[in-house]
This record gives sequence, structure tokens and C-alpha cells, in this order.
Amino acid sequence: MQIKMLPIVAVAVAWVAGTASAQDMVVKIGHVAPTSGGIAHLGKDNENGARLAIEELNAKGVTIGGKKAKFELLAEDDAGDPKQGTAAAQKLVDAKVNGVIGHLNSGTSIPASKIYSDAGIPQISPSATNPKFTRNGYKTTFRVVADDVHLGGTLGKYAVKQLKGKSIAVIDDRTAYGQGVADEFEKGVKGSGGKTVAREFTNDKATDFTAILTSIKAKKPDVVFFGGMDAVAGPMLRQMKQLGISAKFMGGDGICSGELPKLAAGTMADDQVICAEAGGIDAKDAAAMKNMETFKAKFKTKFNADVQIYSPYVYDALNIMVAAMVKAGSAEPAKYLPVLAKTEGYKGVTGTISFDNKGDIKNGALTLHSYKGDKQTNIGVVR
Ligand code: ABU
Repeated sequence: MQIKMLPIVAVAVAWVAGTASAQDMVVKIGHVAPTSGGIAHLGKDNENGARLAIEELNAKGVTIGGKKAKFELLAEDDAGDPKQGTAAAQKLVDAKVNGVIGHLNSGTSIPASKIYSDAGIPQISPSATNPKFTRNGYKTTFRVVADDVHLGGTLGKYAVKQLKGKSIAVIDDRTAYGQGVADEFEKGVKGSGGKTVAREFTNDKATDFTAILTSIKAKKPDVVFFGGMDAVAGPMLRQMKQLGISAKFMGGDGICSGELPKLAAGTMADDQVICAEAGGIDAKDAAAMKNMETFKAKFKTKFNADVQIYSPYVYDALNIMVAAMVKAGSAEPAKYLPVLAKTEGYKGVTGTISFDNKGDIKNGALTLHSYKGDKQTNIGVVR
């Protein structure tokens, strides 16, 4: 065997570098959202929340079990499609990620949760609100937002009690999220003594709602609820205006974006739209509001974009996962998962986060918003 001799200086440098890298560890965090398709603007918002968290963690320097951690983001696009969602999940499992933040949609997060559970990899969704997500008994599944029972039920009650809706129409996009939140909204309306006069459906890629809106118009609704995302709600609002339907328009977190006024092309009247973010902080909590403003300013500086909906929730979810790794002294899923499950009182930019025994946020907040012109306005936090 021929031994190639290195100059002494090179040997010394290699030894130092070798020592340093032996003490370092790479922690791979998977992220999945639709960064293509109709809600790509929301998917990119989520992904940027993860990028900001990773960049800060690497800049700060985090030690896990005595080793300096270098965090890497493995970002996947599932296009909001359940099949692509499971393919993305399998790809991340094969890449041996230490944890996953995502997916954005309930329709992708739910089937993907089985894949992560089978692999023992913790998954925190920052935005999937269908209650089934955390009700399959998987120990690896968590979310940092309130669910559709809370969202739909609260909005249904609001439609009857606050808006005094007498003739309420409901439309959904037949996705796991849209149909589920619309069902809960209907229950909330009925539970508050109100009445729904129409139930119609479309799909999450539709652009023409003339037939269902014409049918709804005949029922003279004073409130229209839409279970679905902003990319469909925007054109629906445009067509409501064209058809002369001036009813209040309500929706869950999926329509509650900064982009909605643009998607509706300026057809939203002031205070016509009421939506609920599936989390949020009380405007009276000055310190929490300041933290959120700081987050939004950092986000704007880094990405030259405003927060849409979920990027602060992604940011918190990723930091909660890393905090559990630090506390457990290990980034191995089996070692930090029990610590993650016991997360209690984590102070994030979206508020205080604790998990219950299903992996749901305890005492999750909702923030009701409306719009004036192209600006979102805050109505208030309800729990
Ligand atoms: N929560 C609304 C958007 C994501 C989802 O649940 O499908």
C-alpha cells in the first residue's frame, strides 16, 4: 500500500477541521407546503417562515447534547395535492429528516401524518385545521393552531349573534378543510338559533361560480360563508359583486390573508368580509404585539414580502421543535419526541403554546379580522 504523506501544516489543519466537524451535527428539518398552484403565495409564506427560523438558529449557534448543531431545511412542494403530499412525506422520511414542519393543507397533512408516524418522525403543522389531523392516535402529530370545530363554530355563532344574519348561505370547496369548516359553521349557526338557507359546493381550483351564486341570490342571503382558501374566495367575491349580492362574506383562516383584497380585485366593500385566523394574540398584550411587529418587520426586510397568514406559526413550530431537541440533548426523533409532547408554556410570536395529549394547542385563540380597502383590520381575539 502506498501512503501519501501530507505536509505537516496540511495535516494539522485537517486534524483541527476533523475535530471540529466531529463535534458538529447536522439537523435536517423538512418543510412541506404548496409552493406551486393557486395558493403558492401561502405556501411560499410558510416556507419563508421556516427559512427565517433556520437562519436565525444557525446565526445564534445552538448546542444539542454538547454538539454544535447546523440546521438544514429540506423544503418540498406538495401543490396542496394529497398524492403529492404523501410522496413529499416519503421523500423526507427517506432523507432521514429529524422532524417536519407542515404540511399547509389538511388534505395533505392528514395522509402524510401516517407516513411520519410509521417512521417515528415528529410533524408539526402550522395551519392544518381539520380536527382529524390529531385524532388518529399518532404520537408524532402536533399543530400550533386551533381546529375547524373552534373556527367554524365561533364564526357560525358570530354570524347569528353579532351580524344578526337571518338568511345564511354556505359554500365549500369539498376539501378536507373547506367542507369540514363549513359543516362546523352550519352547526354553529343552528346552535345559536340561526338558519341556513342554502348549501352549495365548488372545488379548490374553480374560477366560475355563476351557477351557485345565482341559485344563492334567489334566497336573498344576508351572510355567505365560504369554506375554502383565498385563491377561490377572491374571484367568488368579484362575481358576487357582478351579480349584485352585497351580503356579508365570511370564511375561516384559509381566506384570512393579506392577499385577499388583491384576489378580489378591489370588489370587497369595507367591513364586508369577516374571517378568523386560527390563532393570534390579544391587542391588549403590548409585549406580545411588539414581538409580532418585530417578526413582521424582520420578515419584510428579509423577503421583501408581507406576512400572509401562517409564516409566524411556521416560525414558532420550528423553534418549538428545536427547543425540544435542546432540552432532550438529542435531535434523534425517538429521544426528543417525548419532550416535544410535553411542551408547556412556550412563548412564541403567535402567543403561548402548550400541547394537549392529542398534540393540539391548548386553549387556542382565534383572531377575527375584517378589511377596509386593501388593509386587514383586527376585530379581536376570542377563545
Ligand atoms: N386551515 C386552513 C388551511 C389549511 C387547511 O387546513 O387545509
